[in-house]
Amino acid sequence: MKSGTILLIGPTNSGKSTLLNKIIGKRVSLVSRKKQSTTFNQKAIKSLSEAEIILLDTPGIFSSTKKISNRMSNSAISEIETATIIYLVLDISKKIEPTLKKIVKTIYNKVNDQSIFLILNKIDKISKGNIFIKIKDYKDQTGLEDIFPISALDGDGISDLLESTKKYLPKRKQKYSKKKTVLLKKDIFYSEITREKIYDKIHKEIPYLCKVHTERIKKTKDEITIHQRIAISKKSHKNILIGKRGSTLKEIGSQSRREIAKFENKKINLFLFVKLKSEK
Ligand SMILES: Nc1nc2c(ncn2[C@@H]2O[C@H](COP(=O)(O)OP(=O)(O)OP(=O)(O)O)[C@@H](O)[C@H]2O)c(=O)[nH]1
Ligand SMILES: [Mg+2]
Repeated sequence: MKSGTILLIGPTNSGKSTLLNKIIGKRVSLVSRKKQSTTFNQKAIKSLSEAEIILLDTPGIFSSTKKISNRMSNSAISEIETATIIYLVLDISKKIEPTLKKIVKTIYNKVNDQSIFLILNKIDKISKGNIFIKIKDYKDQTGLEDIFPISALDGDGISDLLESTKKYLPKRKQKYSKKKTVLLKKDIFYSEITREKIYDKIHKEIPYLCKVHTERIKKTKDEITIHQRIAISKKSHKNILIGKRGSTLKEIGSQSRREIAKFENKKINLFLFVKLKSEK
């Protein structure tokens, strides 16, 4: 048996969470068109034949701040030591960032004997010829040898990536039960799903300003009842979130409920309450 932890890092919006979900085969991490959709380190487990990989998703490096050390979210960097392999995920359809060398260097300074895989994601967005050119460019720019062109969306290149990953994993006892896929507490996980639906539904900055709290989970044999509070800081946001006669909130609730039901394979009753932070 082999086992190891893979850390996913890279710029915001490069497709780290999409890749994690594709590997797991379930939506366990929040994905969004918007930047900075992942806000904390989400852990998930994939059982392969004779191997177990623990994947750790992290919030993206945001390119607007000045210092690299700030740009690499600290929590992501601090996890490097615990990883066996680091997946540095980049969007191949974008031009090579001048800061890339520095980013790679920062990672290099932190690694001991971990391997760095350069994952060039979103190959579905560019032509085959361009893929080869880009791979060469990235190789020259970073000096990295393990480069994987993939599409996290289509699943292209992922089996190759997993095969190579398996080779690098150390022989170790299995850490988790084969049934487990998420290592996150269920309340946070359910909150994340609702947060994702808010992101999909509401534009502007509001989704960044509200917080979803799962306050109660009641399980019976074939049903789960969940109560969630969405905390917001402005009264005007409350109206937008709730929508005309509650229509927006209703839609968010039913999408979230469906997503949780798909994951749990059970009937879900979901109750959402929108509260101003100042309200009790
Ligand atoms: N065309 C295409 N789009 C992709 C691919 N992978 C991800 N995307 C899209 O890119 C956007 C960002 O994906 P995420 O997985 O949320 O990116 P992330 O790196 O986790 O972003 P942060 O959590 O903000 O750091 C979403 O709209 C995805 O659907 C891909 O292989 N091809
Ligand atoms: Mg993400």
